[in-house]
Amino acid sequence: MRVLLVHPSPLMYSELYLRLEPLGLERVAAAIRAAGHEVRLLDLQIFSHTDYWRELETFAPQAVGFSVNYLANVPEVVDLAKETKAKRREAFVFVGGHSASFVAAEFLEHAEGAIDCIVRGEGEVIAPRVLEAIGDPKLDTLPGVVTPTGAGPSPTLLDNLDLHLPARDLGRKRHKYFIGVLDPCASVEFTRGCPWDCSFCSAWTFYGRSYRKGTPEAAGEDLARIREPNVFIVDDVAFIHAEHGDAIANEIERRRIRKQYYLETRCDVLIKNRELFARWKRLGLFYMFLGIEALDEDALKAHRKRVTLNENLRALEIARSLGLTVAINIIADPSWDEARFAAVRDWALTVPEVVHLTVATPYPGTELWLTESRQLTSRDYRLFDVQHAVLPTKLPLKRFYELLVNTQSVLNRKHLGWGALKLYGGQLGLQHRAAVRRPPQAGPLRDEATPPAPG
Ligand code: B12
Ligand code: SF4
Repeated sequence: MRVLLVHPSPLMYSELYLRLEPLGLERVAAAIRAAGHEVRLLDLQIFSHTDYWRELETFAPQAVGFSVNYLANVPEVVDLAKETKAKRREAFVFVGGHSASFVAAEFLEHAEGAIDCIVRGEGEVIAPRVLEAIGDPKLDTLPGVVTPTGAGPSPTLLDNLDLHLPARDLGRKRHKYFIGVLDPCASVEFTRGCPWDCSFCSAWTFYGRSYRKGTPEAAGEDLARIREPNVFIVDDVAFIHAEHGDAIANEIERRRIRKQYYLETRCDVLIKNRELFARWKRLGLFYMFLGIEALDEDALKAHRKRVTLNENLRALEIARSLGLTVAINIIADPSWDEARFAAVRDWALTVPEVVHLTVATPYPGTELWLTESRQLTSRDYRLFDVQHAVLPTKLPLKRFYELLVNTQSVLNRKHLGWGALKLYGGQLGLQHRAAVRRPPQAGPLRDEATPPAPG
């Protein structure tokens, strides 16, 4: 069967800082190809809708699969699905990915019949089975599959991460993938899942709280296949188990692989595995993102982060002593008042790290969603970009946005101006959590939620 896999367009303004290869789709592509199908991959972060329509005509796929990791992409994919069905009624349209998994029923409802099924969870095992079941009324009994008529049991997890290494050969114009100064940059996955359970995060619910590791040999093989000099390690929390990180480091040394790396991890993991991170620094670790999230114990508890403020500060000192460039994130709570913004700004100005503010957002799939969604001021998913407040703010909304924008711009100025973004993107944009920061000039999505112009 001819199968076209499509990654949607970039998130607003994210191209200023990064464009990352669609690793999940490449892994699904590898699994579908292994099942004997002819697969093509089109990344709308690079190509246009016109290219998509052309591909639809020339390749004439019998199935089209969209990847929706981000809520903001839902409207685009609904529209593309509708038009795809209008142009090619016989094509089977299916959608997978992180966010699609948590809003499956809504997604299907908005698509009004243009999407045949949503595939929840990891795609490698189930996608080939979905293709096999096209036209079979039992499609909606497959694990993770949701159709307009029914839903199968919970998704199954891939038990061997070494299977289906990303089909990077299907990518076109790979030189366009970058993150900050790591340009060009590939992505790689060493582990999947997270054993923690922070209340604002859906990583652990998506993966059923599992934590799985690929073998160091497969990691080495995958890295050796990568031509780009830079690598984004996409693991939610890198190097939780020091022995695994060391074993991969051994592979890298044995194969004489030399790259620069970006990764994200937790402060307690950095403290515990300090020597390992020092070793990776020698191997090329360049930038690191640390989720600090809050500057007081109560907020850390509310996020169920399971680290103390002291640990966070100690981790920053360790990162500095290792000579790593670090970006950190603080979650701006809708309850923040003028004094809290000022306190965060004052603290952030005293540390050398790049500090980003993101607004607490109840994402579908998180515990926060379960506890807070009744209070939501908007269900417009384009606003769920951690730069808009979708919960009621204590301050008048306009003032909250003024302080948010002003505080962030003071923090940005600490390092450099917006003009140097691309050159120093690593400083400002390397940590992906801030990469989707929507500049206020971007124009309104919804009047009452639009941040004011910067002061
Ligand atoms: C890279 C990345 C980004 C990049 C995306 C670039 C890109 N081209 O995809 C950028 C920087 C843009 C980004 C932004 C954000 N991200 Co992000 N991101 C990631 C990250 C680190 C890696 C993604 C990845 O490659 N994973 C590895 C691949 C193998 O997994 P996968 O993509 O999920 O694909 C699998 C399945 O989803 C499924 N699948 C995927 N596509 C398809 C398609 C079909 C047809 C099928 C059948 C199956 C299928 O099968 C794949 C293989 O199993 C993940 C963490 C993670 N480890 O996944 C977070 C993650 C997805 N991001 C997250 C978040 C919260 C965000 C942000 C809100 C900011 C933030 N706080 O981090 C914004 C989104 C803003 C918005 N407007 O919506 C959360 C969850 C998102 C959510 N609940 O919606 C995650 C889990 C990180 C975390 N722990 O918080 N992110
Ligand atoms: S925020 Fe990080 S540590 Fe917490 S559950 Fe998500 S991935 Fe795990």
